[in-house]
Amino acid sequence: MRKVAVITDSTAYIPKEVREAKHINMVPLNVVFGAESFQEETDLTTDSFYEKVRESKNLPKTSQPSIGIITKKLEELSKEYDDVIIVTLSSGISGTYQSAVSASTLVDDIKVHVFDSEISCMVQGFYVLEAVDMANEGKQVSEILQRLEEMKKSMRAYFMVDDLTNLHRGGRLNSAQALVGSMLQVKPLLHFENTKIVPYEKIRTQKRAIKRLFQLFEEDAETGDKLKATLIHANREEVATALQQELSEKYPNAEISISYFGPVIGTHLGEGAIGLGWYKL
Ligand code: MYR
Repeated sequence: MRKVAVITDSTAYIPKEVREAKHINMVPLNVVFGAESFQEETDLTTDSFYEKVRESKNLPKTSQPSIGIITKKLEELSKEYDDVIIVTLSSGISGTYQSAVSASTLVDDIKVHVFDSEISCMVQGFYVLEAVDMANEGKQVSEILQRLEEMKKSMRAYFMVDDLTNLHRGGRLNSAQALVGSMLQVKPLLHFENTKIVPYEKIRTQKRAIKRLFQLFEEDAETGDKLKATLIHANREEVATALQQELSEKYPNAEISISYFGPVIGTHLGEGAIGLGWYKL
């Protein structure tokens, strides 16, 4: 029987204790404040990141893990495993997927399967958790990859930001310039289409955007199907908890967790962003 390992990048924001308990390997992305560079989830916590952003005059920058770091991890794993699945954030917003593909060509003793989650944060984490649980149960790599593709069919995620400036400046909002200009004053609901971030609907206030987010969730929750969902927040735990309670009371068929936008994604979304992602079990 072939042994399967799982690697994710840090933007899945799977808490350290869960990674350790389940044997999830993680390669960090970087956040750079001026001359200082940090690996998120390793030497920069989410709380200290948001504090640093408030203190800093300039916005930080982000970068993907180096091919070298991924190759080193693969070499380490090749001593114990036959296959490895690398689950990355969306290839349309980061070079991480491409770095993983390049690293995979540099190691011989382990078969590497790179899976583009086409999303990020705990929604990406859902794929990672499913893959590692299956691997820990002794499932083979083809079965795991098939399940991940199956999950993709019902995976949905929408998010909103307090201010579109960071996303726009970082070049991660895939939209015509004029449209972005006209949107800077509103709170559009955003989502991913073909691996890239695009506006889903133009909405004027955060209250209405949340209402719309709930409606979209309800389309799936009202069918009574079992759902796994996550409310993601950028330093707005109280807001996320209140929304989670409201949805959980209304839809007991949905298991809803709370998760966070950590430093790298927080750099592009800014403090105050809220997202909701889910899939059918
Ligand atoms: C890099 O420098 O390679 C990382 C770039 C990350 C861009 C992040 C853009 C925002 C993603 C929002 C994800 C929302 C998931 C629900």
